[in-house]
Amino acid sequence: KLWNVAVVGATGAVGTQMIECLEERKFPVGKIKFLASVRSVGQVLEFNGKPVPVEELKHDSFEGIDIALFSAGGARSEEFCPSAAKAGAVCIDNSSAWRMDPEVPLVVPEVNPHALAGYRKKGIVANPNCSTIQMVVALKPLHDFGSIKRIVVSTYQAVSGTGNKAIDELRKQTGELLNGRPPKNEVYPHRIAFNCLPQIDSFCDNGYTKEEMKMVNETRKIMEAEIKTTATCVRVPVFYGHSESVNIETAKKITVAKARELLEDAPGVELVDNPANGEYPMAMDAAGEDLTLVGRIREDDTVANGLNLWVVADNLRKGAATNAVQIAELLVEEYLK
Ligand code: A2P
Ligand code: 11C
Repeated sequence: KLWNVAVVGATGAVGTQMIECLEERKFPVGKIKFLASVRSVGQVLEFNGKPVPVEELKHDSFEGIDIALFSAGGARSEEFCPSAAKAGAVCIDNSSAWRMDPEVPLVVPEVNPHALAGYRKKGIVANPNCSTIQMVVALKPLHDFGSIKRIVVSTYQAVSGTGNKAIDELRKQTGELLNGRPPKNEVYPHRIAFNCLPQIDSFCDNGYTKEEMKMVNETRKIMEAEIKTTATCVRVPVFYGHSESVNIETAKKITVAKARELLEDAPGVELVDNPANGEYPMAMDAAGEDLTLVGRIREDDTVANGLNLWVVADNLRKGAATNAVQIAELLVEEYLK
């Protein structure tokens, strides 16, 4: 059976990857529709070698669509997912708009595939934040074995997480600085080239950023456990691939050898942990890949049962597009049939 698919935000950084993932994974697509803002009308993209014109996103864009992949910002998701669902499409939404809604499942197929059943309530499935996805993929096998009580995570996030405009900003600022010209910043509050910004998204009243609170709250929802998470999220001058330093405390001890054994066979994970040979996960190796790379596994002997890990994934792929297409695959295999 073939499914009619709409990609909302088809011209964006994540939308472009969604289109590539549908092609690469040979998702059984019948009709495809590319939607974006009125600014992109006139652009013609390709799907499986055939031209597809970009159409303006409207409330009546979803007639006959089975699955709508949304990545056009939270405001668009909030406004248009209900119309898409009403027209009979299942929305897989990459924004933060619906993630914490108790009637919307928040799904990482390697971690909580059973939760997808909840899509029926609103016709919406939420794709988690990129930083959360890669962390829970790495932690789920450790949690199943040793029960994680607390997580301390610091992130090193690529500019592509902000979208195409931020990719341009890092590129331009790097050129300007190397050529002795004063760099301009429009997307970020400060210069990102040759700098690190300890702010991702806006600040909440508690002093944390929204990105940090997403990691706290989404982790609990996806892992279905009262895990205490504290996060510091930092934007770094990297184009593709988020890196994370993750410290965990578990109820049961997990030795380094056991952690390696658990991660070696874990779905969606590639163990890259051979420090003697200089082998560890790096953003440049994760870019363009779908697996979450895990390495630098060390016991944290400052607490009873502690482990340190370094976790890296392509934020546009496993952190966004690939996870969304995996959800679509699960949906058609298990539910829509
Ligand atoms: P457009 O290219 O027409 O602006 P990115 O994350 O790379 O910034 O991309 C954001 C995506 O969301 C783009 O595809 C963009 O389309 C789309 N988008 C932004 N604003 C709107 C809007 N008002 N209506 C529909 N799509 C939008
Ligand atoms: C970033 N994690 O890297 C963000 C992008 O909640 O989906 C995704 C924001 C979100 O900037």
